[in-house]
Amino acid sequence: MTETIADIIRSMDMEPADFSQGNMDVFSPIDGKKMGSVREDTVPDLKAKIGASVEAFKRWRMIPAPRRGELIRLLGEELRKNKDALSALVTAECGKILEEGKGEVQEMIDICDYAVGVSRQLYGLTIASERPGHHMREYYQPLGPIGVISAFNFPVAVWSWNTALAVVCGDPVIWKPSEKTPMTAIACQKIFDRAVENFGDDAPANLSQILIGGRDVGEAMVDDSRMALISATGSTRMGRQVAPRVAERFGRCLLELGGNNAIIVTDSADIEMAIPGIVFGSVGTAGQRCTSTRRLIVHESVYDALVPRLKKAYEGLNIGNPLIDGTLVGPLIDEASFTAMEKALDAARAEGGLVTGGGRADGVEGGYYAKPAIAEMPSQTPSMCEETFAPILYIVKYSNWQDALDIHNAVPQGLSSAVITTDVREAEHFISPEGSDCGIANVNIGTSGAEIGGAFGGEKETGGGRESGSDAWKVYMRRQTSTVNYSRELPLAQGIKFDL
Ligand code: UN1
Repeated sequence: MTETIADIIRSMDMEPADFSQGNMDVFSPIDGKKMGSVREDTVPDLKAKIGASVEAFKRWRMIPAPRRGELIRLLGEELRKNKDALSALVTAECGKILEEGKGEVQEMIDICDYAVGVSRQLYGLTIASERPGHHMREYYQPLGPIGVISAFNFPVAVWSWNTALAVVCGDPVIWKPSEKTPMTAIACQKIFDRAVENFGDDAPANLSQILIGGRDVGEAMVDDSRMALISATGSTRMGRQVAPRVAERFGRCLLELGGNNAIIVTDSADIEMAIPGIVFGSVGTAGQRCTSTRRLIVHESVYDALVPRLKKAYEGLNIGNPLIDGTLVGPLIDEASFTAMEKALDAARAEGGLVTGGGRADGVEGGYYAKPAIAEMPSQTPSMCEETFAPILYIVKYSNWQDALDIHNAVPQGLSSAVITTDVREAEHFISPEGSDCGIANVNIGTSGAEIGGAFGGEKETGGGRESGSDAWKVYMRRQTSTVNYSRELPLAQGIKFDL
């Protein structure tokens, strides 16, 4: 472990030794150096953790929800105290720039605040009964142990979106972080444990647990019918494996899978405003957000005003160590990502695309630092319909609004989308039933950087799940319809007479 990492860990009042005594080594994408080593869980470890989670559920579900919210308020406080250090650890482990690391921890704090409010708003319905002297109501009850599977690119926020809501809904959580980012998960677990300590006795042990390991433990968790909900974030390929396994046992799934997000830039667009939105969306987090802007559909009349400016902005990007102030693009997570990017750019060239950028960035050693690429394409080609988790921005021209919408929707994924326009008809059409088919459809902002207050997720191969804000809490609860007879008769519904 380098001294920088040890210092970050110590500044959270944690012991570097707790992050360096396992059998699984963790390497930083920044310089390829070993950051620490963590202990891998086995399938028997997992089984024991699920058993403990079931026990925790029995107690936690009976604690009043606003009291459960207090635990999440305390978690939010701990996160505030540790924001800078946790952000630095996120940056060191996944390579996003420090500013984005801070943004990610801020999302954790925001979801805690939100969930505290939700803990006093777990509401059901009252429904008119057809029978005299009867009340019909709908309740939301705690669901059970929740399994969270998260990806390397948002190593901590995705856990918090799920955990903050699950905990106020009365559910314990078992979290399997990406194998590439287990150290931030251990730090989050310790932060959660502190909130539990400050909370007092009515929090059961093992309300939140982590599961470190690879595919075997992940699959065993997915297959275990004691896990009421599996909330999985990652590639569409991963979702295709998880969803049928959970369905097989009639479990519940919340899927947050691949995106292939586009921005349509229309002839009336404010180009000055479009540029930062497009550049942040496409090169932010080195193109490794599920919401990253991957496709740009540009009206032919503004193409020449926009595309050279984008290329110029790309040339000026500061690529390098993400811990250093002023860096805008950090490394890709690993060699495989870099190879996938190069392969995708070769495919774009073979399809007639003109590629600017790509390849290793000059003067940065140790990690896989790629030059973000722009690929000007003759039309929407097959390789554009795939999600490559790297900073590639494909650009196509359009001349007719309906064509732009058709191109926009003609990919298998459906996460995020945006239109940049000053024409109110186009803007409103984009968010109409025949407009964008994505879970997120923005006007005059980019595709990434969603706030936690809205429901987050997408359609088609993105998996259909919604997490974080709005009424996403309902996924973590089971719905129960209850009819109570307060009369002295027993009338049957549907007017049925059943004389004994
Ligand atoms: C992800 O990449 O998995 O909207 C999540 C955004 C962030 C979340 C991204 N709030 O870009």
